[in-house]
Amino acid sequence: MIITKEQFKKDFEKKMLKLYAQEVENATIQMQYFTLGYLIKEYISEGWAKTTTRYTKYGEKQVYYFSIEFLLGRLLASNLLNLGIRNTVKEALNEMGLNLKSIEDVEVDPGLGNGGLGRLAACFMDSMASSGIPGNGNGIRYKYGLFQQKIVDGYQVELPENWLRDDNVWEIRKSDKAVKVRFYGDAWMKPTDDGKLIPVHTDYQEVLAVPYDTALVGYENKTVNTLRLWNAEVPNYADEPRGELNFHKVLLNKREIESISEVLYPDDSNHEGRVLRLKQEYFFVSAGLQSIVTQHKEAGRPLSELHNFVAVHINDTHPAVAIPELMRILMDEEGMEWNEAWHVTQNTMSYTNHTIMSEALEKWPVELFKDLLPRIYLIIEEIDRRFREILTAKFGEQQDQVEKMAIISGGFVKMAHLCIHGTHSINGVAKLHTELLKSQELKDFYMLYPYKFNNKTNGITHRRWLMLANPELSTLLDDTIGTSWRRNPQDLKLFKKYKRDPEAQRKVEIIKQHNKEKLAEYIKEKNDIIIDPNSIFDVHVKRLHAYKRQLLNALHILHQYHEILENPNYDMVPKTYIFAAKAAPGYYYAKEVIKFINALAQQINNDPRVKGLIKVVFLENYGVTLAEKIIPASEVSEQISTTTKEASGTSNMKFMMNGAITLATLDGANVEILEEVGDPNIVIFGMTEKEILSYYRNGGYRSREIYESDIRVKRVLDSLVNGHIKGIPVEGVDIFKSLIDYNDEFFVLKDFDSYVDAQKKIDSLYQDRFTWNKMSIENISSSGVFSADVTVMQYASGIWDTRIIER
Ligand code: GL9
Repeated sequence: MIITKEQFKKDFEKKMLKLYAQEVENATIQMQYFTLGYLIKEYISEGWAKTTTRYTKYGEKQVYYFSIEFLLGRLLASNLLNLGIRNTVKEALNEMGLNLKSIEDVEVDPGLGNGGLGRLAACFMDSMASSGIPGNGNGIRYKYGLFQQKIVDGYQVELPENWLRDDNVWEIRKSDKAVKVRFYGDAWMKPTDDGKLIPVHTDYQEVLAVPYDTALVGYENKTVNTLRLWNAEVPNYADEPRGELNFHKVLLNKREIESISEVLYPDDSNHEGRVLRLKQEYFFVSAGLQSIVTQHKEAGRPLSELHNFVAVHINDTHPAVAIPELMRILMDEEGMEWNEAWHVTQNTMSYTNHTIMSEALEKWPVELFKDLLPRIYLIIEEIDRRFREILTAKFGEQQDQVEKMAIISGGFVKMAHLCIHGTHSINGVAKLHTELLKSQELKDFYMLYPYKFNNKTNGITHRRWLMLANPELSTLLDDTIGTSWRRNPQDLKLFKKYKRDPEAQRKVEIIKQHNKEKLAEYIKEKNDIIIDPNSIFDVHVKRLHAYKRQLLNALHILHQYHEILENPNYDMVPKTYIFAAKAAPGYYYAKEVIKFINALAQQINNDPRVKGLIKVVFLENYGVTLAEKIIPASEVSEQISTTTKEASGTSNMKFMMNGAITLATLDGANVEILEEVGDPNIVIFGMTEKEILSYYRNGGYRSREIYESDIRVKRVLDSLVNGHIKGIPVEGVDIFKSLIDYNDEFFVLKDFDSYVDAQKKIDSLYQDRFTWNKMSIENISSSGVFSADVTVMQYASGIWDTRIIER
């Protein structure tokens, strides 16, 4: 949009008066934020309404991205950027004596996701809007987002994240679009006089799903898409038959219902299997599908053609009940017969798998499922019965093969199997991951449905992760290669020809230095640790998980500490190791690793013998906002998961886009980063996929042998248990045991030697400034292919069959 500074100032003053009866000069920073937020929402609203009308009028095929998590991050800055008015607003505010940055800092970061999966959904929303793809999000409006993490005495403490305490300026409650979702009760097929069977569902509990819509503004185009998040509420009791009301019961019922959208499950890659979780899943799925079908009908279109107008994407198995729920709506409510409903459903739905970790694969005990969703269960039973016929036709006598692939089997409903059978497309999130799905985890299904499998490597939005997070680098890019990369991130490759240019190199280095200084100030303020902005910033930020191997990094730091203590003349490039990570509250081992890292930090940072050669920092409460501060200041990006375990990773892409060098195993999208930047511009270590798979097939390796033969490993592990590292009497022993007695499931010790070498290589590369800066430029300029704009276009053409309306 176009607006002058003068017009903006007038609007702002007027808005402030209206909201607070205040003059701008007397407004608190909170008032400034809410005034600006509401004003920007008004600016967005015209384009939003127009986009919605355009979609309905022209019947363009709509994508609905169903996801139990959307990790959006703050929206003020990104909305201003995408509207194309950030500079105007910044200058106008300045002239009024206000500071945009401070205002932006008032916004709470809505943490409605755990990590990569939820953040991917948010990047896709931004990219769909910016690419003019008619894409909508569908999810849950959690009252409490992912917990706030405090570190107390080195331990993680979790506090509730009440992000809605103050107003959320971006959402619009749409009470008129509320729908009802049914749980519990009895369901059966009742014979009619003319010999048919009709479904009956009685004695159910009804929950009101009320949508809250948030605008998703496209980058300087005319598209504003919608993220619809559902809130669980009690239906109007005035509608209930008299006599059934009892005040106490009503209150209990209210609590139970409202708990559905109360809090995000804080578990990363782990299936909890609790009723409330399945309730959440069915709740947002049923509400979303009801509203989609209603809109489709209101537009006067036949339901037999739903799949020509609508694509529903199932983000991981969490929304898998969308398959039987759409069947239910089409059959029970719209009178369609099975075969046609199945055709429409399969062609409407597509599914992404995000992990091969077996503990993440959702399966629900039949009894629990049947009790909560009796009608849906009946439908799944019938889907399973028909699927078993297909399997039997194929495998004949091999009943065990049928049983293995069935949807209901061994007392469980298997959601991944349901997704594979009930959709027309299954994709993995990086080449290696997709290959592993086809050759290992989902091999049987790949044999059955080879044409359904495809790869869509993840991506990130360069608007948030480069334009907003790293304004200085963005300006440098504008000045050297022009501004086309802003619209078309693949043009970042134009920067490649500057890799040897001394001037460009110097500027890239200065910008990194500025970002490092800012982060150093933040660390001083938050952790009261003084770090050297000239040291290497080596950064490991992501969820804490054994397979992500924060422990390998920490053990290597401990190894370096030993080297320094043993050799007073030890020389190295000073290094600052920065960690940030939340552990799932029930993941005891991950929390022990957090304590270990903090104990290490405490000891090393305060040991004068270290002479400041190493500093260790653990920043609390990792999330989108903190990532925006850390990533532009990073020089080494730790992507060191056990090969085969990290489906893709996405922070790896954000780091490279900001000029960090990746220190990586050949896992997930790291493999493709290597392909893009080339071997000299990344540091690879560790076992290959083949080696790992062969060890797993043969029941692991003998970690004790390494402990006994490698004196560095022995020295490190012994200091965990002999009191040398203070403050971890229990944690040290547990970690020791996990590596030795429990045989080191994630090959930490097996990869130790190769990691030590890789770290040495980093140090020597860093000392050669020309080489390092060249590598950095190579990384920045190769990062364009990892733009989510590219990824969503591939989804649009390869899976959803949607067109682009406007750019
Ligand atoms: C994940 C994978 O572990 C990541 O490797 C991948 O990049 C993302 C997005 O595809 O999905 N799968 C998964 O369950 N999580 C991932 O990050 N976990 C969370 O999002 C918490």
